[in-house]
Amino acid sequence: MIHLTRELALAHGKDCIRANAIAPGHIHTPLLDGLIPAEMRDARRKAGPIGIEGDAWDIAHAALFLASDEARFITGTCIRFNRTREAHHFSVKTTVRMPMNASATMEGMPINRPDAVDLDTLSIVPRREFEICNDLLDDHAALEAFYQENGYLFFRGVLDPQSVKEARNSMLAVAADEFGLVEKGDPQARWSGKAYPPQSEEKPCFSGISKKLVENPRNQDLLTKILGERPSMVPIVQYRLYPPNGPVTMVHQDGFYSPGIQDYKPLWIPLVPCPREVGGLMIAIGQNKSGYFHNVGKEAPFPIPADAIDPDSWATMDYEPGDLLVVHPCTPHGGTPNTSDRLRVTFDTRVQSARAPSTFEAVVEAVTPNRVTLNSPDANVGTVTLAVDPQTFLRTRGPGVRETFEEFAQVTEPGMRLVVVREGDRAAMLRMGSRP
Ligand SMILES: O=C(O)CCC(=O)C(=O)O
Ligand SMILES: [Fe+2]
Repeated sequence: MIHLTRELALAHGKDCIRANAIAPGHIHTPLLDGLIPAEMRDARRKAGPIGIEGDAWDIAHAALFLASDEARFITGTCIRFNRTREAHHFSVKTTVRMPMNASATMEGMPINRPDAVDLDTLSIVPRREFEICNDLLDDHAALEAFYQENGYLFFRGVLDPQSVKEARNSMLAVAADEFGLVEKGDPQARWSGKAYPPQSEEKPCFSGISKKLVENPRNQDLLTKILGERPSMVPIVQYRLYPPNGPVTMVHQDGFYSPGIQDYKPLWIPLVPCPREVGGLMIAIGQNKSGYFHNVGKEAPFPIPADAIDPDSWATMDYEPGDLLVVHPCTPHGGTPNTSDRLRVTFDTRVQSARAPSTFEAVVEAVTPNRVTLNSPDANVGTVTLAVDPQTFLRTRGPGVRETFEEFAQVTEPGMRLVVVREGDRAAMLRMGSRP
C-alpha cells in the first residue's frame, strides 16, 4: 500500500491529485465489541507507545486532515497510528524471544523497531561487483584483513574443476530423479516447469555432495589457505536447485541464526554458470562491521528494516563453476532472481577448524534436564557432556520446530542424531541432524 501510494502520488501530482495512506493498526470499533475479550483489548492498548485505545474517530480525523486544503503540500506519505507491530491486529504476543544468544556477539543494541518497513529483497539492485582475491591466497594476513574489512572473499576458478563437475552432475541427477526439474543428463539444466518444493535444501537425497567437494585434496589445500589451518566441514549444508521465477532467499546474516559461534567461514559455490539472469548471491560489502540488522521487534525470521543497510553497498557477479564466494557470518546477503530458462544450481556450506570444531554431528547417549552426553564420530570431539541451559537453541525435532528448555529432556532421546554447536562446556545449539 505504501509503495502504491507513492506511485500514485508521483503519477498524479501533475494533475493536482494528492495520494496519501493511513495505516490504522490497533483500532477499536463497534464491530469488535464483544468479539475480542477484555484482556486482549487491554493488551492492544498497552502495546502502543502512548497506551491509550484508538477508535474510528482517530482515523477519521486523520483522513479529514489529509483531504483538507491544510494538507495541500502533503503527498505520497503514510500516517501510522500508535503502533508497535505490523499486520498482527489480533495476535497479542507479549514476548519477543531473541534468537539464541545473538546479543552476546552484537555491537551495541539489537534493532528493535516494531513499526519498521521490512527490506524487500527483490527491490535491491546490486550496482557493484566483487574484487577478485586470487592474488591474496598466499598472504593469509592480507586475506584475513580483506575479509574483515569487506565481509567477503571472492575467488575466480579456484575449485578443482573435476570436483565441481561431479558435484554438478550429482545435483542435476537429484534435480531430475527426485524433483523432475530438468531432463536427465541435460548439462544446460533447462528447466522443466516444475517447482522446487519449499524446505528441500537439506533433503537426504543430496547427502555427501558437499563433503566430496570439500574433501577433494586440491580443494583442501585451497581451504587451508583461506582458513589459515586445516578445514573441516560444518555439517549443515543447503543445496539449492532454484528454478526461474521461484522465490529468492531473503536478505539475512548467517551469524544471527547460529548461536555464538563466529569461527566458521560460510562458502557459496555455483556449480553451473550463474550470469545475472540466472541469479546468484548478492552481498552488502563492508556491512559486516555494524552488528546484526535483524529486527527483533518483528516476528521470526526477524526481517531487516528497509533503511538499515547502505543501498550502495550491494554487489554481485556473473558467476562461473569453479568460483568460490566466502561470506562473513555478519555480512547481509540474499538471492537475486532467476529470470532465465535454466536452473540455478548452487550450494552453501561452511568450513571451520578441523583441530577444534565447534559444530559437529553426534549421537545422543544420555540426557538429564540440564545436561546432554554426546558421542561424535569425529575423533577430535569424541564423547562429551555439555550443559544445556535456557539460552541453548533447541531444534531437535526438525526444521521450524523449536523446543523450550523445559521440554528438552522429554523430547531428546538417546540414539538421536544431532548437529551440535559447542561453546566451551555448554551446548549453544542442538539441532536435528541433516545428513549434509
Ligand atoms: O543461495 C542463496 O540463495 C542463499 C545462500 C546463502 O544464504 C548462504 O550462502 O549463506
Ligand atoms: Fe546465508
